[in-house]
Amino acid sequence: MSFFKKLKETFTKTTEAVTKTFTDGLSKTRSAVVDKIGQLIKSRKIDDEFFEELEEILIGADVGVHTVMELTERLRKEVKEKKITNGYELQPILAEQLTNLLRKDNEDLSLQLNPNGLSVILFVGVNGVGKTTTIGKIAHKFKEEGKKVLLAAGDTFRAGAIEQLEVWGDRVGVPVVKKEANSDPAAVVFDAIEEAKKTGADILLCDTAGRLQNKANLMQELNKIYRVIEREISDGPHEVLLVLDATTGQNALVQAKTFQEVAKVSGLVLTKLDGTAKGGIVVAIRNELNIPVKFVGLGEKMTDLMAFDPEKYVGALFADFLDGEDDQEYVEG
Ligand SMILES: Nc1nc2c(ncn2[C@@H]2O[C@H](COP(=O)(O)OP(=O)(O)OP(=O)(O)O)[C@@H](O)[C@H]2O)c(=O)[nH]1
Ligand SMILES: [Mg+2]
Repeated sequence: MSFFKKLKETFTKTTEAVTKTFTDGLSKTRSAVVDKIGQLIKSRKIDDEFFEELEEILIGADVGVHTVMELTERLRKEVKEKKITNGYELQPILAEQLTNLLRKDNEDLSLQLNPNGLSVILFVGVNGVGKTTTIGKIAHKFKEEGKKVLLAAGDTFRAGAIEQLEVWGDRVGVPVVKKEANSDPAAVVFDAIEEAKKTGADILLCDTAGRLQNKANLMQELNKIYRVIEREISDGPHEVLLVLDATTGQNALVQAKTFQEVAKVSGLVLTKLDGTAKGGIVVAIRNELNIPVKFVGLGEKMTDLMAFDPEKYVGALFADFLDGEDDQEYVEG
């Protein structure tokens, strides 16, 4: 069975809402990148120039030079081994190799939660990347699953940050623990843990300030919050999610490296994929950092956050090709 058929099957099994969020959310990337690849395939046979153009398209989509080279090397090998001359035969192989780059062996992309009690998730990242919005969206997800959720307004620094989290709390219907502006974020988190224990909450989501004025300060502040959680909850925090804005491209990679130096990041959330034609950044991030992407943000609505799934991501990118799969029997190897 060709990889496209497999992808299509995965897609058919998914609910329509999930498929639609992925395909709509990635529409800018689809029309910028995948359309270009489609044109390239139509216009020339596979030779060195074909690969050069393909590399250019992928680098333009923020896949990252290093990752692109790795990818095209794999493709060249497949082309040679399978004696492929027609670009149409290469499409499913490209999709398959992209999926392989996105999924490391046996990697668990789900959130690591405490199965019998409170789970604490800490959100970190520079300002404006979408931490607070992501907290609102994840709160909604857990609420839908019937979990008891609590939010901690740990961004006491930015004006309006506490109120913004409260708006999300109201929207989703979950309580928010807060203190007055400029108070110690670690103290807010401490209060929130107390409250979570008292009320028997399942999930506590902690917001933090996005400032990154200097590394020493950031480290100090995050460490203090981390230590409070560690002290008050055994095994906590269960996840430290670094939120990155996909529209910032390669800069997101730099931020991730900085945060990895100061915090024990356990997973990534890549937001605003809907706002960029360079959605290839997911591939670069996944391939160049040793942290799993756990969620992707595909819009501003409460429901626009998806658990990251390599097959769904690649399937959404190549959705138009999958549609034509039925009458392209020649892609079968
Ligand atoms: N299109 C789109 N917009 C998003 C997404 N996630 C967040 N945003 C928007 O990005 C902007 C910033 O989001 P916030 O959640 O306030 O970001 P933050 O990291 O908490 O920012 P600070 O509190 O200033 O550190 C808001 O306008 C959000 O609506 C997404 O997945 N897609
Ligand atoms: Mg915020």
